[in-house]
Amino acid sequence: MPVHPLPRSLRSWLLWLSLTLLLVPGARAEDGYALWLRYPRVDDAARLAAYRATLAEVYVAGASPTMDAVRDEIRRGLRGLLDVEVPEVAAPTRAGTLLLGTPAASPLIAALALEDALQAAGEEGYVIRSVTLDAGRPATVVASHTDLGVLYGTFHLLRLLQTHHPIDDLDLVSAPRIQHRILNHWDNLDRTVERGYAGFSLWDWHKLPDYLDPRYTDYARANASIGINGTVLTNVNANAWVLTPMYLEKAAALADLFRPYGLRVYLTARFSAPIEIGGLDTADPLDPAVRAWWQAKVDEIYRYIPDFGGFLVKANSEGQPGPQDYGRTHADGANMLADALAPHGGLVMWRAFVYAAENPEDRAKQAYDEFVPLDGTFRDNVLVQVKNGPIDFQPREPFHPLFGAMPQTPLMMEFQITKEYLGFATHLVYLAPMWKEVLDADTYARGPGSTVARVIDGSLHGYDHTGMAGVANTGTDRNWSGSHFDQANWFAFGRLAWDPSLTAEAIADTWIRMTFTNDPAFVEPVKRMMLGSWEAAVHYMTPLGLHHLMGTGHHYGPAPWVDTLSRPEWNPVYYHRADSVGIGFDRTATGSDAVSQYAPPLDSIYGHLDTVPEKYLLWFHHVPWAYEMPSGRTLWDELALRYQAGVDTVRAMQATWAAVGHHIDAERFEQVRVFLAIQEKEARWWRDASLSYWQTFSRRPLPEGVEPPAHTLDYYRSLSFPYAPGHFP
Ligand code: GCW
Repeated sequence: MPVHPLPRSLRSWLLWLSLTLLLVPGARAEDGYALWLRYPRVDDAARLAAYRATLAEVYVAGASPTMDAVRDEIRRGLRGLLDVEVPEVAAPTRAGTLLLGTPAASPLIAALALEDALQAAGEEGYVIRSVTLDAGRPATVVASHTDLGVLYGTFHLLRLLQTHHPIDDLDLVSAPRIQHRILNHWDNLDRTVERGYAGFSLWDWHKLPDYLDPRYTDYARANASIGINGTVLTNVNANAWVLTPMYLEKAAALADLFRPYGLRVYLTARFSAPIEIGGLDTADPLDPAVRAWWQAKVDEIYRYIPDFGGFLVKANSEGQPGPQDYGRTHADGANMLADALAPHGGLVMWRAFVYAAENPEDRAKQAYDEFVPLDGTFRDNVLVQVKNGPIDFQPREPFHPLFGAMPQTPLMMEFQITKEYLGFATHLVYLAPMWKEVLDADTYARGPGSTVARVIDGSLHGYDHTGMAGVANTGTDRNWSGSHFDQANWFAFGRLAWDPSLTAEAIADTWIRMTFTNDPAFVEPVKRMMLGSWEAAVHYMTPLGLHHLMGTGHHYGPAPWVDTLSRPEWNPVYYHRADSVGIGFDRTATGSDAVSQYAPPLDSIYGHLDTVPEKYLLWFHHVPWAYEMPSGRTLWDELALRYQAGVDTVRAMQATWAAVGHHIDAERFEQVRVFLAIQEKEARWWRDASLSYWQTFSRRPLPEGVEPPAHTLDYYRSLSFPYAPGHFP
């Protein structure tokens, strides 16, 4: 018997790995750390030769920390993609110069007559153009009015190479449609992350400001590569400590690192901070001592962080303190902070995510009722930040009725990148289709064509400030987002904040090519898988407009039966209202009349059973089990088949992945494979637990084609997950 020093499983794994490395050209173990900025050698020989000829030397104009970042990135990118050392030159010497810079820093770039295009590009935008230099030599220029624009343009050029686009005849102008493109980290000072499924917080507060983890720079690079220009470091469930000098010094260290990448730092302001760290006995926004305290605090913050972005505030919501504790309005609170920030050019992002247990009104209506009367009363440097839907980041919601309803107050979008209600980090759910459904929705606020995108890009109401926030999904996991495919959601958020008119498909296409491979045999099926993934999750979790049916507290898995929580609107039964007659929340005129918060004709479209889109059916209507659906089936049968369709789609995703895996590295393939298996198991759990419970009301058999539940309802009800991630009671 030969003696093997390694266990058999490890031996066969190593054999498989070395075979993979031998057989798949370019395949190497990848852990996902590089995100979409991998820069592997271009594996198309003709393309590679063309790129090498077009980009034979690099000329970078100007010296600044941002231009150093440009230099670093182009060197890194070309070294990897072209697999040659492209020389940096002080002046063009031959055909094929890449020129990077501003006209102000370079007479050479100034001489290229780009002024009209640069004008169109604005402060952060850029021009990428194939040009001919004086000597008749072809060159490529990436130019902007600002160094930051040059950096954004550099990432765009690299993206073209990464996705194997021809680059010999370029004429591109790109400018962001939204000014403030911001990540919201729900990160706590103890490094836990509320609704974070990718490990602990990236911010190592204890070692800051001295130890600067190299990861902070890679974080800034990743954000700059997709145009994100702001980051709120701390949780909206805020801790006043972050406003103390010790923490301001730490935040300043991060701000210094992020600055060259155009990433501004913001903090969350706990409304009761004047009491908690200021020694006052009130936080009343109209009290002169409170106002003076905030003014001094803000002045102090700007001494640490001269380009501090401002505050994000969650007030009078889910137990957070706020102006209403003193009988004041949200506008009183926001305006007090805005007054303190205004001399420094800072912003207040005041969240509209408010609802109160004492308010008997339908939770979906409360934010609108609270904020619409305040329209026009906020200071110029306040944006009201509104979640995409009126409840809370559910798998699918109609757009929030505030969009379009506050013409005099800049409203910014809040999306959730982290998947609190969409299977955490294990389920493969590509979120761009969901965000696009919201952005493209027509509010009819000023007649047809008044899309949500036009509300938030400011073009509908002429807002002075525009913004889009995404609740971040990053953490200390090596792959940043907890899963490889969740990186796509970070990427898509940045791309859509830059240009909400991009399609989910185009974004997925680019991301797959950058993250995995350009091979169409991989790109096409994986893209189809991503594009169908959100709808699949909606089907196996909350089909036909159902919502808020997740387990209490942690939101992991189904618990539609919960009816014991102290606040009515925290119980799933509040939302589904299932009974022997039917299921769904009547939000028509006969019910809560939430439909009336939508502009005509939407109020009527949503308000009538024959016109409401099927996807929102049970959001707006209580519908009999026997109701005949457009398919000719009863509601009960249709509902059951939707759950099954969700499970079936996940199985199809597994098959797709198994068939294309050989195109990529074994390490990432394997993690995705296992995560899809988890997703399939949990999709069945959702289907079985939900249908068993609904069946106690409908008293109808499962239609043909729906697999019977594996366990009893009692079993599903008995499951408990006190330590599910992302939740810190
Ligand atoms: O979705 C809910 C979450 C809370 C979160 C809250 C909010 C930060 O369950 O964890 O708190 O929304 O958006 O404020």
